[in-house]
Amino acid sequence: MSDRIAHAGLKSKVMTAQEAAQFINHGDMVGFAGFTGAGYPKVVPPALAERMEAAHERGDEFKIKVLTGASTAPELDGALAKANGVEWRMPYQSDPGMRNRINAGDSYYSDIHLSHSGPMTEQGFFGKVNVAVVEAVRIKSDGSLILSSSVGNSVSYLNAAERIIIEVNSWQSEDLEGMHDIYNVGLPPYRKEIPILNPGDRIGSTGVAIDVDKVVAVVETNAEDRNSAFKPLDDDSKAIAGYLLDFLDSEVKAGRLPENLLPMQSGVGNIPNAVLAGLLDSKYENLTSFTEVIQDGMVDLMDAGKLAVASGTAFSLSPEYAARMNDNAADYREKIVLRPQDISNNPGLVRRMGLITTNGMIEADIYGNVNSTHVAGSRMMNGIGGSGDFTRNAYISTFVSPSIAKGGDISAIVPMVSHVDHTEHDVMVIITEQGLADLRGLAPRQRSRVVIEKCAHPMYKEALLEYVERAEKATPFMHTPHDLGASYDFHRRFLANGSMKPEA
Ligand code: 0RQ
Repeated sequence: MSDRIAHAGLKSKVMTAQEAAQFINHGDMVGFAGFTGAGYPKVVPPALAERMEAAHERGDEFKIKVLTGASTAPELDGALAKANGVEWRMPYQSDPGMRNRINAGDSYYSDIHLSHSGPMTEQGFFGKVNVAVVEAVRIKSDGSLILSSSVGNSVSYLNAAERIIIEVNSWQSEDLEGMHDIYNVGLPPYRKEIPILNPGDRIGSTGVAIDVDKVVAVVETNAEDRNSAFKPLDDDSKAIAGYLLDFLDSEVKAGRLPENLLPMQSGVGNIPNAVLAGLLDSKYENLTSFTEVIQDGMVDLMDAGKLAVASGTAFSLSPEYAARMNDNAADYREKIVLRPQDISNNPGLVRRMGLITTNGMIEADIYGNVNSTHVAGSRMMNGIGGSGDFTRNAYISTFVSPSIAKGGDISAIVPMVSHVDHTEHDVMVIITEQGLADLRGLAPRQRSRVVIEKCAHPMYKEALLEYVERAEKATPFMHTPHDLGASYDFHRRFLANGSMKPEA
């Protein structure tokens, strides 16, 4: 047995993953640790999936309700989806198998803001949490847990669950201890203030106190996180990053941003990564980040001495950078803070600190409404994630996307979004490889021209302008002109002919 379990009572609870999985039953609600492929339990979920498959072979039902921090990994979402063992799930997911189950109607999916998901669970909005399954770096002698590469919703699930299963993973560096900042805000009417004024402020403890009497199993593991490599930066991403960086320069010049900018939030993916790479070559120093996930580009900025501090709830690193983090966690500990996701994504703190936010989108419409989640209105891609937490209260909110998808058959700029995640009231800037639309202070009719002119692909500009002109004739009401009979012509063409192109 590893020396990572220092609590005598919990040492006696060590067992195999198969034995631990026996504590999870059909119909249970299970809160799993894990956020963007970091810090999720790695052996109990596959053992549970085996149990589900065996039950299904016998003709018995075995499905559970799944709560996580955000997306997980093939061993968790992937395995449970393959076993068709998920009745209902929340929040964000991105596993291809899970996505297929949701879109096939085999699993219900409740797409909840990440900052809301933990407190709503503790408030009892989804019913009783039967089991929490978390990953820890070690268990201290007082029974408290040092979590691993993500905090996510683990604290909420540990608080709310009737039974607790802990995976102690010796692959994770023990030097992560000290990086976490665990602060329990509590529930209304006793919810406390969150006294964070700057991204690096630490306000809580490094470990999570738990009720050891609820622990039914401890399982030892030695397994890597799902760390996936980033794609090399493509021209579109570099162009979009360039527009954003020029925009930030002009905001500094105009006196609307300080010399070291304001805390940055960036989503995951190619474009946010290109923005971070652009910052590396920029004049900016002493930057800060108040975001969800700590990515490769932020580690580079720290190593270059340009990023003073980064606050998040999880790592989302490539395998190379994850290994580097594991070897050097003690050096990064002062500059990286990992928080529960209701604090890393807290809308009150976003407004207080004045964040510059950058998130990906599926499509935006000519008036600036943004769809982050659905293809053609019905097909779920991933989920809203933290984009709503950050966007609604940002100092400057930006959305980024190539102007076309699927080789040009899809325009990311459409007359009316087929699903709305972020309304025109919250969206300040839209950027594609074509240009940047600064929508601040513009009325809807002004916005439509700027969005089409700056962001639409030349292939689609004419059709979009035609729509606007037709809409302005179709209605006597000139605030937000729409021709409702034609608003979804782009999507209708795509569904019928596989392309939004006017000639399709
Ligand atoms: O499909 O994978 O089949 O090639 O969507 O698109 O351009 O590679 O961009 O990986 O950044 O994802 C909005 C999904 C963008 C993401 C979304 C297809 C495209 C491709 C991926 P393929 P790209 P990205 C806080 C921020 C919500 C959560 C969020 C997301 C695939 O950014 O999930 O903001 N955001 N979190 O071809 C049909 C369109 C399309 C389209 C793109 N209009 N129609 N398909 N695609 N546009 C951080 C966290 O939450 C961690």
